[in-house]
Amino acid sequence: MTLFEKIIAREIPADIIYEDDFCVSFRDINPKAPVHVLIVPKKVIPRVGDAVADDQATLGALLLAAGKIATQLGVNSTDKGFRLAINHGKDAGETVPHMHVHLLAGRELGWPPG
Ligand code: D5M
Repeated sequence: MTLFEKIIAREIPADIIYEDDFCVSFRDINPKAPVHVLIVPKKVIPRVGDAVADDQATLGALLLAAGKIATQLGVNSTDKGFRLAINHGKDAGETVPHMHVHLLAGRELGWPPG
């Protein structure tokens, strides 16, 4: 079981803020912005680059959930705003091989990312 499967199964505690049929969202344990949550599919896809056609609904659901979560957290506006990021592999800084979307907000985010 991946770390995030254990969180989804409530075997490891996390600050869960959203759940639907496809995903669970919780606050990142090591936040890089005032708002930093992870959006994690219930179906384990190790990395986004491993996704296949059957994963289309899951992948779409993650972005729809991101919008809802951003609204819930008060950052779904153009004056505030938020960033979504997915890390695939070593150069991108991936540490948990259970694909997830980072949602970051609450401060001005530099571009390009480091
Ligand atoms: O992101 C993996 C992220 O997962 C990283 O930002 C820390 C976070 N993390 C690790 N363990 C936990 C727990 N237990 N709760 C909440 N968040 C956690 P990556 O893109 O793979 O680098």
